[in-house]
Amino acid sequence: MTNALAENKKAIDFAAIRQDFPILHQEVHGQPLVYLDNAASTQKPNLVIDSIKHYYEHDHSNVHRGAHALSDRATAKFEHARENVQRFINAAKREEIIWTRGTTESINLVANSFGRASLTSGDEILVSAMEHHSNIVPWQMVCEQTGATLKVIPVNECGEIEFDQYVAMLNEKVKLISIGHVSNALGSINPVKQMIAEARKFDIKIMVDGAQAAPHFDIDVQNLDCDFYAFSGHKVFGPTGIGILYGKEQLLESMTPYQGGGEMIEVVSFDGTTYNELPYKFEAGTPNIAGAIGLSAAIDYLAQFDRNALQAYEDQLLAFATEQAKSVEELKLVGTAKEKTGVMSFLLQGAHPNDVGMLLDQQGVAVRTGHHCAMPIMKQFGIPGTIRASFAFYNNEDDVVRLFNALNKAKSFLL
Ligand code: 7TS
Repeated sequence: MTNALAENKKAIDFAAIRQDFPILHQEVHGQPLVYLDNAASTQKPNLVIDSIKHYYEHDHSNVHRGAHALSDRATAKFEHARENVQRFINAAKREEIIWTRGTTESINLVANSFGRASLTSGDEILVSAMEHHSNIVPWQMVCEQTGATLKVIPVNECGEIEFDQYVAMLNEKVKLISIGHVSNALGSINPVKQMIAEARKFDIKIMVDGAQAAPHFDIDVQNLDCDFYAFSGHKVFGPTGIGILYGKEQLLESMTPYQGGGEMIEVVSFDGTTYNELPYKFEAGTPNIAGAIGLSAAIDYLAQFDRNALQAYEDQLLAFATEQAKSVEELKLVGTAKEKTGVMSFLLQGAHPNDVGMLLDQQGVAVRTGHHCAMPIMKQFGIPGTIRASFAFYNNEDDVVRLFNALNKAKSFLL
């Protein structure tokens, strides 16, 4: 064990943390599970599982409309969850927190509500070359609808934003930039704060896709000064089907909703309808109440720990894995940015990633293989995909050792 890893372990009991996650304690194909697919979705602590069970056993009803105790209780928990998210990302107001199904829906909301209304032919939207498809396709769709043009911020061979080229792309035509905080395919941490500071020199709105950042470090939307921020509950140890769109109040006020229905209205008549106030005007229909409560419990779970210490531990684990990678001659790392977190993407030269993934699975090691919904960056690197091991704070050195033992065995079959 590295010294740094041992020291950090004294402060937080990482073995006890593992006990909080029941799913980790099982065998897969006759081997103890090693779960290294955290970038796809993280596992849930008992606190989250119990909060959802408790809600359905005691408090469930529809929110904001009941004239009875259960509905009042459900509403109180649902709105408390919103305030918990507000604190989690340090938003100035609860009205700035919109519930969505996840990052994908949050980006689509901005593309449809903000993009469609404010973009026109000749305007430009910027995304980087390493974005997840959900931060590419909604912008392509809005460009088709408005005549705006999507431009791509270049990324170097290590997986880092070409900052000077980014700055050179900024001008009055650029109306919106949408940038991943952390790349899911490569693990690169993008310099979003500096990018936002540059964008502020022009009247450009900035959206940050925080799907892979919120699981690893504290987010402070006021400090970043972003206009929009999105993340998914299921990647921060909460449930699936729930996510967040943060938006600056003034901007959200100026936008019209793109989904109509119950909850988002004030008065409906056939002569015309008026919309509800923030945040409800963007929340048409019955929301995912249990999901919001579960996400709030995940935030409470994380609040027990010094998140800097959790991140330091994860970084040491990633460094340990990256060091081990040097011992496998055929292993080629994909994504070697100086600032990285949570992800080791690699190839085993001479073997297809899918075959490697299958052989790892047979040994109880769960990774993801393929293009990771980031086909453009794979194309730039001239590869069909990678093998991706992605870490959370409940992983440990044994998991890394098991990964490399399994890899060496896979190698003996395939090469
Ligand atoms: N943005 C990034 C950077 C992501 O990593 C993902 C999901 C999304 C957006 C979409 O999130 P969703 O919760 O709305 O689906 N990334 C992955 C992944 O890397 N493997 O599976 C899903």
